[in-house]
This record gives sequence, C-alpha cells and structure tokens, in this order.
Amino acid sequence: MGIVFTRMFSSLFGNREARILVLGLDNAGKTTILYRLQMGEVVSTIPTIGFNVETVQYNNIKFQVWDLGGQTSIRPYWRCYFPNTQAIIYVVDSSDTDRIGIAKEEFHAILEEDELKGAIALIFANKQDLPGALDAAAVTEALELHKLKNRQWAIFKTCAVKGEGLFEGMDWLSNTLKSGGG
Ligand code: G3D
Ligand code: MG
Repeated sequence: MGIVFTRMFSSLFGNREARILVLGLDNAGKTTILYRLQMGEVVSTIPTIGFNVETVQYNNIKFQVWDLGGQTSIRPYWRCYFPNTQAIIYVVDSSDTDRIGIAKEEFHAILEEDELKGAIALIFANKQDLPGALDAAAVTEALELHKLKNRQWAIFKTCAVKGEGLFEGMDWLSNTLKSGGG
C-alpha cells in the first residue's frame, strides 16, 4: 500500500515545505495509520516539554502525529508544529462513545488556531470493526462537523488495523490539495 500513497503525494507541493498533522485522542488509531501508510520511516521524538511526536518525512512533506487531550500545560508547544500545515487528519475511535464529546471539543479548539485556518480536514471514523462503533453520519453529528465554516472537510469510515478506508480518505486529501485546498 505504501507505493500507492507515495505516488499520490509525490510532486503535490513542488518544492514547498508542507506539513500534514495526524491528530486525535490517545488510542484513536493514529500511530497504526501512520505505519499503514508506509510512506517512510517513523521517527519518534519527545520534545523538551514531554509530549511524544511521531514524524514521517516524505520528500518535502512531513506527517506529524501527537495525542490531543490530557495535560493543558504542554499545549502552547503544539504551536511549533503548526506553520505550513496544509491538512489535518483527525482520527476518532468511533467505538469510544464516552470520549467522543472530548474528541469534538479538542477538534474544534485546534481548528481555532490561526495558523491552521487554511488547513483542510480529513476525518477518519476509525475502528468500524468494533461493536457499537458509530457510523460516519453519527460521528459527523457527534463532532458537529456541519458547524465548520470556511473549511474543506470530508469524513471516511476506516478500520486502520485492516487498512480499510485509508486509501479513499488519502485520495480525497491529495485531490483536494491538488485543486488548491489547504
Ligand atoms: P494512537 O496512536 O491514536 O494512540 P494506536 O492509537 O494507533 O496506538 O492504536 C491504539 C489501539 O487501537 C491499538 O491496540 C491498535 O491496534 C488499535 N486499533 C487501531 N485501529 C484500530 C481499528 O480500526 N480497529 C480495532 N479493532 N483496533 C484498532 P493495542 O491493543 O495495540 O493497544
Ligand atoms: Mg500513538
């Protein structure tokens, strides 16, 4: 599958530096997705302040992953990762209905950031294989996606462990970026 994704993203940004953030609560499936994309070697670093950031560099595009939620004191440090962000991939555990409200709040809060105003948003309603998982319409509702203004977004059902749905989402992402979004 890696070849497919690397082909999709090659020459997307020319020589421009680009960033794609993969965000969501812990346990949503972000790291699994990063490995599934197989776009390069995953490098894990812990910046001074102590949150874990995973990075895959593909040509001039950086995919960067960290967990939202938790400690509020580290949040200002997230901003170091915002410049040149063309897209946010927001990963939700669709079966974690207890925390979907928190997932919504975190998502809307991060989208308020000035430097992320122009970023497009791809939402993965992950863990569709688990019993009780909300479908895409229910996740759309729970995340209040229809409240998003001036932002291109799309939601896809995924099962990251099986690799299902990822291609469709990444296809939307690369096409939307190609046509000038982000
Ligand atoms: P995170 O990086 O967002 O914190 P991870 O999440 O990618 O580490 O995934 C957390 C756990 O959820 C992992 O299980 C992982 O295998 C599992 N997971 C990820 N995607 C799916 C999915 O689509 N379906 C199911 N059933 N599980 C998934 P472990 O047991 O390794 O902690
Ligand atoms: Mg992780």
